[in-house]
Amino acid sequence: MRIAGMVPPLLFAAAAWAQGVVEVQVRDYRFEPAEVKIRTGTTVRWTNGEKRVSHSVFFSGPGGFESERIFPGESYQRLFDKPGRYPYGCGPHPEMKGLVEVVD
Ligand SMILES: [Cu+2]
Repeated sequence: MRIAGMVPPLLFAAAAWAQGVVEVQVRDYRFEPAEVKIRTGTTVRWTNGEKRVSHSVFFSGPGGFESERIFPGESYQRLFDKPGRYPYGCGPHPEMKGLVEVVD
């Protein structure tokens, strides 16, 4: 969601409230949706919907890090407080790719 131009204060408050949490499902060795576009201050939560496979969320590059293993039924979440493009993968399964795009 992109808000441009003059925005009445009440609408702005509603938009800020709506930032909240964006859900990404992990199943069949894929991130769904693979790409999310969020506003600064939004949390992304990855939930493992597999029956038996564990995954991680792995950000490479400067300041990169890898989450703990996320086992079936578990989730991992991260708050994005700076605009930018954050490509990520899964540590044990390099073929899994995702992108978090953070905009002001
Ligand atoms: Cu994986």
